[in-house]
Amino acid sequence: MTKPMTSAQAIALENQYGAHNYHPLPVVLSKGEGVYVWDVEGKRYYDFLSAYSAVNQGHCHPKIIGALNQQAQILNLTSRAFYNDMLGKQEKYMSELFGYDKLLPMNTGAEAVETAIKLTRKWAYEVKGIPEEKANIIVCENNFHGRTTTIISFSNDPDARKNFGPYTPGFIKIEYNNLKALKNALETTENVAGFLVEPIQGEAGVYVPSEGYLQKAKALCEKHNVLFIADEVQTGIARTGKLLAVHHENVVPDILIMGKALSGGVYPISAVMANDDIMNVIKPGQHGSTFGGNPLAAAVVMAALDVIQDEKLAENSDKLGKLFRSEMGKLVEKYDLLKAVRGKGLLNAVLINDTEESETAWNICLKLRDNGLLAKPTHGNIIRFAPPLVMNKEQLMECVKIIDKTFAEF
Ligand code: IF1
Repeated sequence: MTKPMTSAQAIALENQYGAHNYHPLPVVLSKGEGVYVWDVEGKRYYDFLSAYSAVNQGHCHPKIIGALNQQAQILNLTSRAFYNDMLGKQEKYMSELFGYDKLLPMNTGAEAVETAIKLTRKWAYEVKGIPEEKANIIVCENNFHGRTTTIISFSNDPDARKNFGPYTPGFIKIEYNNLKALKNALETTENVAGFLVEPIQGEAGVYVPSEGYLQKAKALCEKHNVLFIADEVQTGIARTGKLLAVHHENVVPDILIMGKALSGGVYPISAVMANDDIMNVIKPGQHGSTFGGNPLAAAVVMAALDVIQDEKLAENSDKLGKLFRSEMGKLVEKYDLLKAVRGKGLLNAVLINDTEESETAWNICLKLRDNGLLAKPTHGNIIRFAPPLVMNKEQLMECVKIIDKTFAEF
């Protein structure tokens, strides 16, 4: 198993021995550094997915890998049955950086969303005074919050949902980016505990809400004593040009959910943050995880967040994002194939002039791959472009050339 493998061999192995729960772009990667990844044949690509925005700090960032290596030789896992000497440091660091009293550490994004749901419900019963078993959480259509049974219960994507029932009750779906719908739901639904929302909908195709939506939604929630829960798993950690996407509108969520780039993509680390009035409803034994809050994760998180700040990655994301959208705007003018570009910071999507069911976006991604750039369609007609935030202007302009050339070939 240690001798080098061809792409075809690696794909055949996965096909035979792995569950078929993905349809990957046919490219087999074996190395990454900064904005680049290499396939097993040694071909280099620009990574324009960044593992769905987990690798914001770039592949194998030496500072993060250094922290990982150092801590890995000292102490990795104690469980939360005992204290460790790293978790408190991580909690203090993140409390100061994000401005919350407390942190609850988990591992994956879905677990953090589950944690936020449990926290919201418990707060509803014990603080707000909602009758037992009656709490409702408002969510948005076309949401993506993860893959657990409860989370897919309020998805409206048939692939994510169908035949995984029975579903968890207690969720009310409204249209995204529609304040009237939120106002109406808050006024007409009994026992609302929270409103769970993505600041930008990623899977829906990088759908950016109207300016002011988040701020007004937060104000509506406040008026009804309903928790505003922001899922920043994908939009957080400098991806959209600010440390958090809610910072664009100066919104402070009651519950903040983060994952992915918290670790720079080197380790599954997620987090839920809230102030004491909410977080303190969870008492010993009521929630947790074997791996959540382990010392290795703590070392990695602090290094990963240091990198975001030291290298001014939010500023870079903002600056390069503007450049990218303006360059893509030119291509939209140039090619009938392209309809529009949208996004914030370095989370962007190009809309293709074809149907959602078409294979055009997929075929373009295959061509982009051949031309040295890896991106993934989110629907048949939308391509997401989200490179690591450590990219520089020269590299970005080279990528624009690759994208231009690829569209020209269609
Ligand atoms: C997959 C999408 C991205 C997320 C938000 C929670 C989670 C995610 C806002 C759960 C995860 C992923 C998972 C990945 C594909 C991906 C994705 F296309 F499906 F929507 F990024 F855009 N909240 N997003 O985006 O986090 O449990 O995965 O750590 O393969 O399912 P997780």
